[in-house]
Formats: sequence, structure tokens, C-alpha cells
Amino acid sequence: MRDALLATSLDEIPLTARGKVRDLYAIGDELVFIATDRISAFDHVLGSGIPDKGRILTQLSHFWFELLADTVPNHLLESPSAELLELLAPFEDQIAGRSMLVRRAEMFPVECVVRGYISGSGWKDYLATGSVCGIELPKGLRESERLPEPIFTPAAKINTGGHDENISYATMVETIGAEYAAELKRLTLAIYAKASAHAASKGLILADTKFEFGLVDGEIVLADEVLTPDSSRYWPASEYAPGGAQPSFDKQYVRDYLESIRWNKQAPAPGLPDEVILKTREKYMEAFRLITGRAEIEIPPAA
Ligand code: Q0Z
Repeated sequence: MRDALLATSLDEIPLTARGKVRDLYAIGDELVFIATDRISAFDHVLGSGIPDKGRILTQLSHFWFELLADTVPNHLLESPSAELLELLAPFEDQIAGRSMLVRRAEMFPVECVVRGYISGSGWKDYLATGSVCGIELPKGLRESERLPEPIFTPAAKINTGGHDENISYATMVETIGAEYAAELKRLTLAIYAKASAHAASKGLILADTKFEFGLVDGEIVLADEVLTPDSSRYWPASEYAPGGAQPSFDKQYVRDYLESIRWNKQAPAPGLPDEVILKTREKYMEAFRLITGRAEIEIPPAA
């Protein structure tokens, strides 16, 4: 196994944004997303990475973009320019198998969240108010219960660190306009219908997920990563038990370890023991295999 990739550097190519887990570079209107092997838990990036996590999640995103191609256009570059490929060639080891070459989009400042089940911030809001994003829900729902129908629960992006803030559909309309709001909602629900049906056929519940959209040449495109465990809650259908929080498909070993050492959830975040790293890597691979039907990720030959 290769070492975890924790940080990237493409020398003179400017880093446009660094997320908890992903690094974004831009060369004109062509962008390079690199998924590192960083992992976050309890809102902190941990001291250890999970080898291949970035490859697994990137290849999962590519799988979903392809499956969804007849539902929504996406930001992947169909033919990256020769100039871009030439610029990136020296950095193959950081890029191959873990990057997306995408078109620069004008991003909508809204996270498009869809929930088929009541969990996470949706559950908190429901407990406090009986609704989520202004959508009134039936009384007496249990945590993690399936909703009568999937709901669109947009959120406003909060810069660096802060959690996104759930907003009403009316607020979304004020932010981006009624026509775009309606189209993003329609697309989000259509994508969820297709993706959750695929997941269900593989024994997985897609409890919720979030999408980001942007405009390229005036056309709405699905951007960012899609339907990865970092942006979605997947639950094994065979273990589904409403009435409490469901174990995390991918990060439960990590959370259990961090609880076991009584980390105070303040920086600096600890590293992980090898056993937790390996078991977690296996969970990401299990998600990849179930969803894609492929036994292995593609690991490009070392230079
Ligand atoms: C996505 C993000 C990351 C930090 C900007 N196609 C696009 N065009 C323009 N901008 C973006 C995209 Cl996807 C874009 N993010 C989120 C990604 C690190 C923040 F890798 N920010």
C-alpha cells in the first residue's frame, strides 16, 4: 500500500481553495480537484490519513457522474486542453486516479441537500421545531426514520469551518431567484430518486446527500464531488434500525477510537492507530465495491 497523501503541491500552479479534504487548483477556466487522503471527524482533520481514500472517493464520484449523465450535465471536462495536461504531467503521482479536471463554473451559493430520512441537522431542527427548512413534518417521527417522501432542504454555505445553515426555500429564492431555485430543487430530487434507487439495489440506504451546482456558459451543471461518503449518509439496509442515530458506514471505527481516548475535540486532532486506519480504508473500499460493482480502484503505476 502507498502512503496516505496528506498535502498536495503543484509548484507554480496556484492553489485556489483548500478544503478539509480536497485541494483545488485553477489554470484559467480549467480546474483541478485533488482528493487527498485526509479524513475529518468531529469537525477536525485528523493527524493520520486513510491511504487511497482520495482515489476511492474520486472514482466513486466519476461513477456517479456517468450514471447520472442522462439526468444532469456535470462539470467534468470532456477534453482537457493539451496545455493543461502538459502542465500537470510532472505531478502525475499526486493527480492520477484522485483528481477531477473540471470546467470553471459560477457556483450557486447554496448547498442543495435532499433527505429521504430524518437525521443529522434535520433531526435537530425537527426536534426543536417540528420542521426542517420550513417544511412541516409528521409528528412523532423517530430519529433516522424514513420520510413520507424525500424533502429538499437547502443550506447557505458558511465560509471556512462553520457549518452550513439550513434555510427555507423562500430564502433560497431570494438568494438566487425563483427560476434557478425551482430548477435546482427539481434536479436535486431527480438525482436523489435515481441514486437512492441504485443504492437500494445494492443493499444501501442513501439517507441524505448534498449537491452543489454551478453555471457554465449559462447551463446548470452538477459540480463538486457527488454521492461520496463525505457528502452523503449511506446506511447498510440490513442493519437499519430507526429510533436512534445509525452507525456511520465509513467513519464509525474512527469515531469510536476518538471517543475511546476521550479526545476533547479541540485542535490538535490526534492520529489514528494502524488498525483503525486499515479497517476504515476497508469500509471505503466496501462502499466503492457495493456501489460500483467493481472489485478494485484503479491505482496508476508509480512513476
Ligand atoms: C468548488 C471546494 C475544494 C475547497 C469552488 N466547477 C467549479 N467551478 C468553480 N468553483 C468550484 C467548482 Cl466545483 C468550486 N468549491 C468547493 C472544493 C476545496 C472548496 F476542492 N469551491
